[in-house]
Amino acid sequence: MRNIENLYDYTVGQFEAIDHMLTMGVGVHFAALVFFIVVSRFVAPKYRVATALSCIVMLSAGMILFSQAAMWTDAFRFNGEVYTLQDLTFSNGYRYVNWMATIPCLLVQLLIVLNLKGKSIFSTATWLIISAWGMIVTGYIGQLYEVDDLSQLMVWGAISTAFFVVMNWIVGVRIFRNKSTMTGGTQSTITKVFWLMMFAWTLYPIAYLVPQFMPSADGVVLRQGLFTVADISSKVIYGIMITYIAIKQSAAAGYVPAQQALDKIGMDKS
Ligand code: RET
Repeated sequence: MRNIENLYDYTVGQFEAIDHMLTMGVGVHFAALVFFIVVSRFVAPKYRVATALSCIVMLSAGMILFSQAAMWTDAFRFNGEVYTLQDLTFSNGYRYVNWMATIPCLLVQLLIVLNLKGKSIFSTATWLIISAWGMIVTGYIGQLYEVDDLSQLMVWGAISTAFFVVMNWIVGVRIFRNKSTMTGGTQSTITKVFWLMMFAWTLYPIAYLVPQFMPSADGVVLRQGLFTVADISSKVIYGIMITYIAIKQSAAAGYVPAQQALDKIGMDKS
């Protein structure tokens, strides 16, 4: 019983709220997958990997959420009054493992639209991925203690946060340094992407801390809600903004399908 999700009984409302949020997450990520596949032809080849990475993230997140939803409904049974744990347990740990793959994709797609190339994209990506993996692995270890040792949860959480700060610092420096290379009027959009990241990514450590500040069935509902909002903002909305920037920069570089697409939706290409 690693996660506090397994400690409580849930009312029908609490149980269904979680089931529905996870299922909505599945639907949103798979719908967005179709969107990214369709619009990728408006993105110039030099930026297209950014959109392809969104496709990978959508598939990966959609599948993990599908399995979270199935695990949730398998772990509990309705006894006529409340939902109560059966012989299987629920775990959030799968999410952390999934981030090992999705976070590097999210970071690299950012570097692509920031026009980083060659050696500098490689070395920036390396440092970002090392700090992201450090953050995830230490956070994964910490969440194993959330039921029986909150002090371990806090210590590992603090170590993980140190990696998180380094990663955000590199992201911020890169965005604000490379902004001047960005074309097609996308400089203000990349600033919004930065703030979206700061907001959405911070929801994950808040979800991690729920066992500390709200160890109850309602806390579990809150945690799964935080995860849902964080997932949709940090992957789907973020991905749409990245692809929008990619299309605008493609048009500014003279890529005709991008210009036509922007004309159609009434956005000028400057
Ligand atoms: C942990 C542990 C506690 C401290 C911190 C954490 C940060 C997690 C983050 C996760 C981001 C996930 C994303 C997933 C996309 O697929 C590991 C919860 C700081 C920032 C963006």
